[in-house]
Amino acid sequence: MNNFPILKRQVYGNKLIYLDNAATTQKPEIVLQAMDNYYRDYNANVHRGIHLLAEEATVAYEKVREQVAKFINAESEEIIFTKSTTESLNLLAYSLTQNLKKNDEIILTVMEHHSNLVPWQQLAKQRGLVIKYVPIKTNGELKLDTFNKLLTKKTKIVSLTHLSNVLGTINPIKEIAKKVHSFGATLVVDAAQSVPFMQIDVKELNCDYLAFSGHKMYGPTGVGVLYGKKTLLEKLPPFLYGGDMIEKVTLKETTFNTVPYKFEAGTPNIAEVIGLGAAIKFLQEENINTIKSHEEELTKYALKELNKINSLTVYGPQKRGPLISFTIKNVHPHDITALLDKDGIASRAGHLCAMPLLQELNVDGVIRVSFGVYNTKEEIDFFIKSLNKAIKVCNGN
Ligand code: C6P
Repeated sequence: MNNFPILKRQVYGNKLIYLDNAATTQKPEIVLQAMDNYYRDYNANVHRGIHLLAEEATVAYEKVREQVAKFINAESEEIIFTKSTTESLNLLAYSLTQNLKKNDEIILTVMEHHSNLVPWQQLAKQRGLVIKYVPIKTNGELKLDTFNKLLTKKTKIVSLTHLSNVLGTINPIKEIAKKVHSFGATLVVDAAQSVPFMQIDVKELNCDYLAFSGHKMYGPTGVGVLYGKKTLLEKLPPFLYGGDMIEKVTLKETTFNTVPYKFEAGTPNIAEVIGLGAAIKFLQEENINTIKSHEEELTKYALKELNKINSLTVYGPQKRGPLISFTIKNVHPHDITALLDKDGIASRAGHLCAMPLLQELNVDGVIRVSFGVYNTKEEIDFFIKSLNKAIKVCNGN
């Protein structure tokens, strides 16, 4: 794919094969240009000035809100710009727990990324809340029968990932939403890995909140999204305080702006939001369903090839998102990724910010390859060759 300038570069004299898309994706020309144009042509703060540049910047920024809303089938007022998935989830952990009582319960799963676990854990400690975790089956899917038993009238919040960044498991959000709502609880979805891969329709999923990051969907770092149902956002207390999120301030008290502005304190990451708009345009032009089929095919092919290697264990279910985590018997994951790197292949190794899940899997670290719109079968063939070579080196052959 030649609209990603970085893919032309060499790594140790080899063509770059970028298989670390779950960590962050590369950026197409259209995203780079959109951000460059903003700084070159109409750099100004948003929502404040009444000069032409400020007006142009505000229009561009707000247009992206509409784009994001359409992209996930929400309303514009339901889209809050944050820094990242992590910030969106911190916002929710803080604001949603403000009105909870001691011993109220939050349900998470053992497959959560630290950013959907640590914030809840910290707030639970501060407010005397109880966290319960949904376990997984040996194939990496959630034990939904246990989840049904954990759900009670004490459950106030259920927060889980849509697509696990380690196992690739795609959780059945629509089905979970029905159960969660039947107990009057709130459903939060971490969609960091699913938004770049599959069509997301928040109305169909019927989640209450959904969080994702721009940089995993071919957009820039430094911009994230928090979707929330408007009626719920209106009641939710703000997380950050300062300029732009206020209606009126006196020396004694402050009233807050309407949603979504109530949640966007201070100067936002304007260039990054504009870059996110270009990334959505890119995804729409490529067609998210075509991207999904392409990545599914690559994943299926890579799984088939990886399963031919005797000393290798793959984690997660057969039907999965576009990523594969695995270990090699008696070989440290970092040694493999370091050797792959020498062949120009970017992969990731370690705990992948999901330590509790790795403890469940009984491993200290895994090697992960994750696919994007620009990857090809030829790249996977090269990766498998390089991996076999690396295993031989690690085994002293
Ligand atoms: N996972 C990975 O290599 P941020 O860093 O805020 O953009 O995204 C956090 C996050 C939240 N949830 C899930 C499911 C994720 O995968 C991530 C980011 C990267 O797996 C970086 S650790």
